[in-house]
Amino acid sequence: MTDCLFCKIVSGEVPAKVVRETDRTLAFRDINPQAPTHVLVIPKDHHPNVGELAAADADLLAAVLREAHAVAEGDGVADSGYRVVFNTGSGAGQTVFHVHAHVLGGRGLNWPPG
Ligand code: IU
Repeated sequence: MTDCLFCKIVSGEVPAKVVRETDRTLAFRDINPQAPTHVLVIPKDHHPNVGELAAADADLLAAVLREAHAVAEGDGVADSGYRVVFNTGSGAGQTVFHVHAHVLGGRGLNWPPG
């Protein structure tokens, strides 16, 4: 999508601190980190939210989740615990409508989230 920020990160038009890349996914550090580890994992294909991605391409959603775990392992937070969050819809705080998994770790994480 021409007007999508995360599509522009995939194409290299907008820079990002890339952590991991596969043929179908990209993981990069969030520009406004909320935890010592705060990485976004996205599919390279444009899908607006996780519900749409699950319906359209369940294998790609599984790949995003595998990469989320690989990011946590790479940052050394997999054993202490990490959180994967898909904000879905503006009422839940989604601001970029290209599906992304937030991978958060490296500090205590409260429950329920705010
Ligand atoms: P949200 O779930 O849609 O609210 O998450 C969008 C995230 O994208 C948010 O945490 C931003 O800090 C992050 N982000 C980014 O990493 N790089 C950018 O250029 C922009 C937003 I704009």
